Amino acid sequence: MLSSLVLLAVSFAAAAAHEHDTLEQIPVGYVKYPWQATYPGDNEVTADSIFSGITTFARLPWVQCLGKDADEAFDIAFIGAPFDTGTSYRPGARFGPSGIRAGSRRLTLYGGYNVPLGVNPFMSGLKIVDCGDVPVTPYDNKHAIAQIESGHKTLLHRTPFSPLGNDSVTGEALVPVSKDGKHHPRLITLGGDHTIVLPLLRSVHSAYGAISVIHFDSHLDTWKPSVFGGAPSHQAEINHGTYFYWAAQEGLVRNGSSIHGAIRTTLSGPADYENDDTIGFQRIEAREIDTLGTDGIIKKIRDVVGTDPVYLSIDIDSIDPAFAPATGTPETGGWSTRELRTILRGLDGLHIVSADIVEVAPAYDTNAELTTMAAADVLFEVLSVMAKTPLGKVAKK
Ligand SMILES: [Mn+2]
Repeated sequence: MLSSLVLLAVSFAAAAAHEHDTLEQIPVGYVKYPWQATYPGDNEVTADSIFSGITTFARLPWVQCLGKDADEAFDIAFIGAPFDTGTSYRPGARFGPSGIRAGSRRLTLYGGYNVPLGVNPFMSGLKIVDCGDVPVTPYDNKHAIAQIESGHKTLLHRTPFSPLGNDSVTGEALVPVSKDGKHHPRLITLGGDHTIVLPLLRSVHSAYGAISVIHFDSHLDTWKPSVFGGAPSHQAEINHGTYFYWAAQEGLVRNGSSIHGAIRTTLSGPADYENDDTIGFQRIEAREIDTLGTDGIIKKIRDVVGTDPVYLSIDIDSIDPAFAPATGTPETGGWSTRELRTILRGLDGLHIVSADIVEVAPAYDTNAELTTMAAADVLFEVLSVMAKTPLGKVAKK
């Protein structure tokens, strides 16, 4: 009896010593299972369960992509653009990136497998990181817009971590879908008000040329500055209701293969739609969900954008304020979170080169984090679609 007790005590001590040896040094960036705690005991590393620690999108590793980790390669990166000085109604989207990250904490609690799409983006072999936020001044819009373009472009032109690979059906080597012929990583930007899409499209243009845009929003955002309240200066003419107008003037948006979804704003008059036609957008009204259903809406989008590279911009106000109240310019009569998520999954197979979600202003959210949770879940669908389809095509012979 005594000997067995001694043996037990010895084995406990050995186990404790072993545990100490293996957990003494956990490498920086160690995330074996992001939904599990790495908490090893007193005076060791910080707890890392889903409700503790420093919050990144979906508990992804934080890489200071624009700072000391400038050499670190990745395949898909989340990057915040905390800018809200282009808003016309409720400000507050500068807190969008931190709010969306908080709303995303539980995404990987069970592992992150997307059932309807049949993919786990976090386990797909791609290196997915959270790059933190682009530094953005709140005092000077012109400078802030230049900062966002510069930050995005720096990341977009970094060599991806994974090679493009081969076509899954034919086995032939894929070639990039970009205009510059290079393979680029993908970025998912956390806004910020919608003005940020002008510098984001300038960055995207540097790799892909004029690009088709899928734009979910209750508003057109192609408004001429004169319609959108006028402005006391040229700088003030560039805001979250006019950025697509300016993007079109600069030739950043492909005319005829771009489309809005969930539109339900009031207008200055029918001329706003004529202007929108000139800029080159097709439109899906929010109410068409009642007649076309999600399948019909998905078909309409796919028919317009085809298989060419596409940029995806999601205003959280495309979702009804019942589901996502915390936004800059809420409009009732929108889609449910479920409907938008279904439509996004319907983009499976498209070459989405980069994406954003904007106008999340957490100060107006409920205590239940409805809006930031909806934003995070919407991005989970976008991430899943991206993870399934490489940005390549089989070379024409
Ligand atoms: Mn909007």
